[in-house]
Amino acid sequence: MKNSYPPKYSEPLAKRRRMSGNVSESSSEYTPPTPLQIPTSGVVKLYLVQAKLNAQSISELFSLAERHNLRVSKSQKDAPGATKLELCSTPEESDIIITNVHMRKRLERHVEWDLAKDKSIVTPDWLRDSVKARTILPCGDYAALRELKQTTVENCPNSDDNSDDGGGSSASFAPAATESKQGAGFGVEPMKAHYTSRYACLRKCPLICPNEGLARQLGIIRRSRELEGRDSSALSYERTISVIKAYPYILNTSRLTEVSELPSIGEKMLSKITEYVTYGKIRESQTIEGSPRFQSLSAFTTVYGIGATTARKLYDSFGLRTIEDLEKHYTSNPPHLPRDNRESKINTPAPPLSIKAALALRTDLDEKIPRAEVELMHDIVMAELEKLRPGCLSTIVGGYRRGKAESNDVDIVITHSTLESGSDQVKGLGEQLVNRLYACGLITHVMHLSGFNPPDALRTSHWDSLEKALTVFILPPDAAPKRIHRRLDLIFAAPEVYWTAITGWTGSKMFERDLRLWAKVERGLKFDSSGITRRRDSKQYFPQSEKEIFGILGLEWIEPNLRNADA
Ligand code: 8GT
Ligand code: MN
Repeated sequence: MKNSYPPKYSEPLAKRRRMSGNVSESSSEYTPPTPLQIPTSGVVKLYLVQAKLNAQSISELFSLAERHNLRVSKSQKDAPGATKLELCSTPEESDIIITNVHMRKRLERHVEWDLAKDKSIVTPDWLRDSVKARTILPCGDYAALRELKQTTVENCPNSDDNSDDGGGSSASFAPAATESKQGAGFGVEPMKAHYTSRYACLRKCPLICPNEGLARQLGIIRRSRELEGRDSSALSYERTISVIKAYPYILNTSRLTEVSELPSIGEKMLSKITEYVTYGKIRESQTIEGSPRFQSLSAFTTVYGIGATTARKLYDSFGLRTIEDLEKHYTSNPPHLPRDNRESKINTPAPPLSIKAALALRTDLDEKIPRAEVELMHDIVMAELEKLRPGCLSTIVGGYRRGKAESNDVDIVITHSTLESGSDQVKGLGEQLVNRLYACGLITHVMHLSGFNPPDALRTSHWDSLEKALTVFILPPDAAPKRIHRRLDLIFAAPEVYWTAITGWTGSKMFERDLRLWAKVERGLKFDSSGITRRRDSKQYFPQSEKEIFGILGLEWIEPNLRNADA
C-alpha cells in the first residue's frame, strides 16, 4: 500500500525523504498501528505544506498518509468501506491541507487565501490522531489557523464535523488533547460579547440600530438575491447586515476603515456601505425596489405556501405579474397542497391552508400584530389549554420576545409544570389542543402538525421532545371588534427541553444560525431547540434557564431584545 500512490513530490522534499529514510525506521516516538484491512470506498486527498516542519516530521506524515485507510466517522463504522488517504501534489486538488503554519501571511506563501477558505486546514496532529483512532477526526478540533476554523469545519470530510444536523459524534476517538476545548463550557470563562465578534450570538443587536437605514437598504438586495435563488449571495448580505446591526456608532467616512476590518465585510460589501455613507442611498437597492420583477416576486411570496422557486416559475413560465393574476391562475388550476402539508402527520379535522385559501386570507395575514393582541391571543390559547390539561407553562417567543412592536405571527412555546413524567403530559398535546381550538372556532386552518426532530440516529429517544403546530388563528367574536386571521405557531416541549426550545425559537434567524455554529465550532456541542448534546460522547444537557444555556455554551448571556441580528 505504501507505494500505491506516486505523488509528484517537490524536489526539496524528495531529497529530505531520502535523507531521513522510511518513517518506521526514523521515527522513534511514534509507532503506527497496523493499517486497516478493509476495502476502500472513497479517497481523501491530503496536501502537506512543508514549511515549518523538519525533515523527520515530513517523512513521518507522508508515511502516515500513505499507509492508512480510515473510517469516515464513528457513526459510519458499520459501513462496508473505509476511506483511503492519498497524498496529492498541489493544494488545489486536496481535500485537507496539513500545515504547521499558523499565520495567514505565512500560509499565503504556499496556499492562496481564497483556496484555503475552500479547504480544511489542519495541524499535523490531525493526521497523527486520525491514524491512531483509525477515523477521519473532526477537522475543526485541529484547525491550524484561527480565522479558518469555521471553513475548516465546513469543509471537513468527516460528516460529523461537516453536517449541521448530522448529530453524529466522533465520541471516544476524540483526542485527549482537545478535551478541555470540547467540554461543555463549565470552567471556561464565558466569551464576552463585542460588536467585532465573528458570531452574531456574540454581538448585541438592538431592534433599531444607529445605522438602520443602511441595514434596510442592504436588506432589499438580500431579499432580491433570495427571490432569485442566489442563496449564498443572500447569506453574505445577511451576515453583513447582522454586523451592521451590531455596530454601535453612526457610520461616516471616518469610520469606513474600522468597518472594513469587521467580520463579513469584504470589498463588495464595503463598496455598498461606502456608497450609502457618501450618497445616503445604494443605487442597486433603489433599482431593485423599482423593478417590476422584484415587486411581483415579493408580492407572490407573501402568500403562504409560495416560496421563491414557485414565485419565479409563476412569473417566468406562466407570465403572472399581479396578485389578481395569481388568483385567476389558482382558480383555473386547482392548487396542490403545500409540500409541508402532505408530509406532516395531520390528524385533525381542521383544513390545511391551500394556496387558494391563503390568497383569500392574504390581506389578513399581511397585517402586523400589535403586542397587545399577541398577548390576548396567548391568553386565550392558554385558557383553553388549562381546561384541556391543567398546569401548563408557556412563553411567547419569536419577534415579540425580542421586543418587536408588531409581529408577523405569534410563536408560543408550551410545556407542563410537572417535572416528573412531564413529557407524558406534553406528548400528543399539540394535536389535542389544535382540535379543541378548531372545535371552538379559534383555529381555522392547520398547515403542519408533527414531531419536530428530523430522524437522527442520536435522537431516537428524543422523538417527542418537541411537537409543533403551524396554524391560522382568529380571535373569538366577543374579544375583538375587528377579527383578523393570524398566523399562530405552537411549540410543545417536554419540560427538560423547554428552555432550549425558548432560546431556539426566540431568534432572530442569524442569531440562531450563529448560536448553532458557535456551539459546534467553538465548543464541540450541538445546540438546537430540542437540547444540547456534546458531540464527543453524545452527553445531553437539559438546562433549566436561558442563562444556564448560555453558560453551557460558554457565551455571555445576551438579553432577547439585543438579539435582533436581522434587517
Ligand atoms: P416575525 O414573526 O415578526 O416575522 O419575526 P420572528 O418571530 O423573528 O420570525 P419567525 O419567522 O416567527 O421565527 C421565530 C424564530 O423561530 C426564528 O428565530 C426562527 O429561526 C425560529 N424558527 C422558525 N421555524 C423554526 C423551526 O422549525 N424550528 C426551530 N427550532 N426554529 C424555528 O421560524
Ligand atoms: Mn414569529
